[in-house]
Amino acid sequence: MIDIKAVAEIRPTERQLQWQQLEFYGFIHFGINTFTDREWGLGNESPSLFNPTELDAEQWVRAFKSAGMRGLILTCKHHDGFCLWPSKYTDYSVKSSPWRDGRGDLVKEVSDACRKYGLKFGIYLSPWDRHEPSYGDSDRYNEFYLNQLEELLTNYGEIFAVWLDGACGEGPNGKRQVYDWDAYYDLVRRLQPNAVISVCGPDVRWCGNEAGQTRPEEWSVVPAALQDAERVQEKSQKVDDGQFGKEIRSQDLDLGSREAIRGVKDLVWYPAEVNTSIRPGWFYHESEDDKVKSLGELLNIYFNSVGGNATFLLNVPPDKRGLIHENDAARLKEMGDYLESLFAENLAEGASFTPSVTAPGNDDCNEYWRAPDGVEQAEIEIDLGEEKRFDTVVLGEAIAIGQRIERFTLSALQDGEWHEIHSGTVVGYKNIGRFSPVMARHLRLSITESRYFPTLKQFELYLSPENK
Ligand code: FUL
Repeated sequence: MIDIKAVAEIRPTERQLQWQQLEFYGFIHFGINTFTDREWGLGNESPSLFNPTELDAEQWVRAFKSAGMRGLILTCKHHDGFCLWPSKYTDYSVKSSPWRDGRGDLVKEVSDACRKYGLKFGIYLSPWDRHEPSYGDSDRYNEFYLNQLEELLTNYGEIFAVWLDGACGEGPNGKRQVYDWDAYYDLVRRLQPNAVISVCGPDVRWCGNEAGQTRPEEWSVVPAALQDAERVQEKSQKVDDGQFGKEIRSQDLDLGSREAIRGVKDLVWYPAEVNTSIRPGWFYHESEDDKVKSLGELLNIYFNSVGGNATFLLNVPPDKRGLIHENDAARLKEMGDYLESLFAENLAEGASFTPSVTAPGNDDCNEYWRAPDGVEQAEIEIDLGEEKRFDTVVLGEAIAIGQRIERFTLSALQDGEWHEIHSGTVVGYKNIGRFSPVMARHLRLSITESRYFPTLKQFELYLSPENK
């Protein structure tokens, strides 16, 4: 038996809500690997290799902004241990490099640029560190890691996300470090209470692959055990064979349907983030200059992630000059232009909405519409006032009070008959439906299955640039 009312009552924290609304933000993988053409550095590379000649963090941020991104996460330290800021706790950093004569601080330059252009700034700090001598001496390394985390959380203004990577390639004969995850979380909560802790953390769930694949139904309410999934070292990524990230674990395909959560006692709000790179690798490789994902591929991931109740974290690695390569910058702009044109005019603006049922006290539907307690099915008739042509619908639930819709259909009245134009299962924060252009004035949204009662906060219609 499932107590569906209790499941529907599980809600996001304020920080999770804020994060979800960012929708689309970027990842920067940049460091020693950029100069050695590797994906995983060994930790013994000379800091003198780090020497971008034209580095311009503002150019990165402008490129991200042109795509419509609202935040940026920087690899302040990747697995090789090289720090992009002059950490007091190690010399293995920019201060030992020729860049800016050893006086540079890339974390500062990037966080300043983000603030200047209105993007949120987040940090990636790899727990696995192949350079640091204390790594493997658990208490000592945990203290070292906490010190570094504290530097990043105090010296660079507001941080929206702390991205904790679970990868660890130490073999059975290698160093065995026991990470003190709880101490890491406590420090983040104390110093940056609004930041979400992602992947190996309690707030944001890794979608389970790095290929940009999304689930047909993405639930934000899932078994609490998933919060520990990426922290278990046996399951972590151990080799950079380029395969791990591409696997989609089929047993993980359904995490939150009634079927999947039956019998699970402990459920939590743990929403998904879809992360992938604009190129095959996470770091820059000249050989991949012509392998930048196409506009179609990127839009597909965007519609399935942002439009599939997840967020989209897209990695774009700067090159050896310290610039986003022309090919990537052009693609980002192309993507931003497309999205801007698509979402320029909401054709359902000013439409009248008539629901079959409404909860007492919710008649003005000010913030959102909701059905009465225990009423799991409802229909909403929509009158656009005149015939309009559209091919995209954006639906959104009032997720602040839970994720509830389980199945819905959107139909349009054409030549006196109702035709189904889009259907789906979960809606959650956002569901973007794309279909062949439809000309209609009257629409009907039928919510056929939901958890205790459905809500609706957003209903928008658009026409794609190619059909205008
Ligand atoms: C993985 C890492 O091993 C990759 O290098 C990259 O940082 C990716 C985002 O996460 O676990």
